[in-house]
Amino acid sequence: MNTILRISIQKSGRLSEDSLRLFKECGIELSGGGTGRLKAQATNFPAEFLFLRDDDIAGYVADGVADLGVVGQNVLEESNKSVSIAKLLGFGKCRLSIAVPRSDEYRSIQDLEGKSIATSYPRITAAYLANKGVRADIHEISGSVEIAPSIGLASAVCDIVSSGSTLLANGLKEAEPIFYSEAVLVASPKLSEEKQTLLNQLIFRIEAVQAAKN
Ligand code: PRT
Ligand code: ZN
Repeated sequence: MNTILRISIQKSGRLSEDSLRLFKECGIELSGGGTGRLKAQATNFPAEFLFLRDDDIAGYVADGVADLGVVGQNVLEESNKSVSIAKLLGFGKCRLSIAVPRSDEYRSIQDLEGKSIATSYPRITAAYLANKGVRADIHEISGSVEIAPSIGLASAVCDIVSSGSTLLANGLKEAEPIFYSEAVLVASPKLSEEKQTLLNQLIFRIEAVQAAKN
């Protein structure tokens, strides 16, 4: 049996370039090329790559359709899929933060009691609020979360922040970070022994690449 690892990475988005670079730096070459492809074979390592929406990666890995995946911890945590984190990858760093209109006086998370919060991360947000004993109304929306306060949809948002310039441009200020994230390599919980051996080789290479950068 020729065992190969199926690795799912983001097709096009903030993690795509760094994910491809990671495998390249590990010495893994992909056949073919071009945009729009959904699959590629590695030419010098027993692996094939699937290019997916980031939201689908954890599910494919949890179901064993893919063996490995590269995904942000924010998306992974929100998805609640059972996969194991094989390696922190050090790129795609960001945080999920509560933000409020710049003119609001914000003292603590208790200020959100009874208020409405717009977010694409309802699970992480609800867990944080519950932990703090705050009852708020969570409005799940899938995009353009930052405009919710200005159109009267919600009094606060919980969204991904990196530089903070998007919040600023929408008249918001970061009130409280609730979750820190970076890209991670995730693995299916049911890898065969052969696949686990290949994963160990891959992790060894990733660690060598990371060590060379530090
Ligand atoms: O199409 P697909 O579903 O695959 O991609 P996507 O649009 O859902 O995700 P994408 O490509 O935007 O992000 C992929 C992952 O990158 C996220 O899940 C995070 O793990 C990570 N990441 C890192 C970020 C950011 N930094 C980031 N800044 N994801 C989103 N942002 C957004 C932020 O919400 C803001 O709207 O980028 C905007 C700019 O941020 P500021 O703070 O620098 O202004
Ligand atoms: Zn997505």
